[in-house]
Amino acid sequence: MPASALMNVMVAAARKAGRGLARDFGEVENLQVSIKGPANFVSAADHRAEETVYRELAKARPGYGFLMEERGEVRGVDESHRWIVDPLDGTTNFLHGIPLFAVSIGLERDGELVAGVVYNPASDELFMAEKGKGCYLMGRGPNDRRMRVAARKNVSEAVVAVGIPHRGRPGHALFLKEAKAVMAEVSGVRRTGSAALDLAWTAAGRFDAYWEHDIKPWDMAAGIVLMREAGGTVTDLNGGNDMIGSGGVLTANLPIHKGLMQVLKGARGAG
Ligand code: LIP
Repeated sequence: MPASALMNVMVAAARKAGRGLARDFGEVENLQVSIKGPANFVSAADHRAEETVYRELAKARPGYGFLMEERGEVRGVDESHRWIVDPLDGTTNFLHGIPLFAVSIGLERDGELVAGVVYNPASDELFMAEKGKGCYLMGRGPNDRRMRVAARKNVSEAVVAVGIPHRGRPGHALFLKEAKAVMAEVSGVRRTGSAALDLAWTAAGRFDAYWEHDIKPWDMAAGIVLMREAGGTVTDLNGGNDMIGSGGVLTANLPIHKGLMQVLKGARGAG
């Protein structure tokens, strides 16, 4: 990817927080067998990662605002820029020693998402995109790889990722209806437990589509930029542009997006 100063800043912050998370993840794997379990340790790891991202980004771009999972909204003197950050997306996976979690950093300029980095420290895969510059994967190999969404056009061939509402949250009945309808039409359904990785993997063509209700701005901000720059379509679950406000996302290439939107709307309509 043509390196820009902005990307360098975002990548450095994600990698630095990721190094800490990778160390802590090793510890979490050991703690699985303890009676107390790793819950407190994991929330401390989450806070440490957020602190690192906050410090690095604030140092590199003083004045930008923040929207972060733990800190919430931090207004900056520069009103046109805002970082949207999840320092540890996929917390439940992390807690259970499942290596599917990510640092997610998005940047909004004048209300528009313009850059995103999603980094999985466990696999050392870093997905990055800047508006108008394409989407790239920096993996273990020496070269960046340009990412594009999968080219499959038929819903029947699609492998589709989804998020399932946690116990105690609303939306289970709706999820079951939608999942039933989607499973009847597609080739397979997957649940990774990290919205940021679902979006990144869809951008990389591993999944053909992803949908979820009720996720937070920091779960999706970076991934939305990845998807758009990989040639994908991203909308809310009514086909509009209010992903951040509504918490709902459906993303895929255009034909699969169209097909799945119909299936999902049909499922909601069917009593
Ligand atoms: C998680 C999301 C996931 C969703 C979970 C949770 P967290 O974020 O990435 O897709 O299904 O409910 O919101 O809490 O791990 O940062």
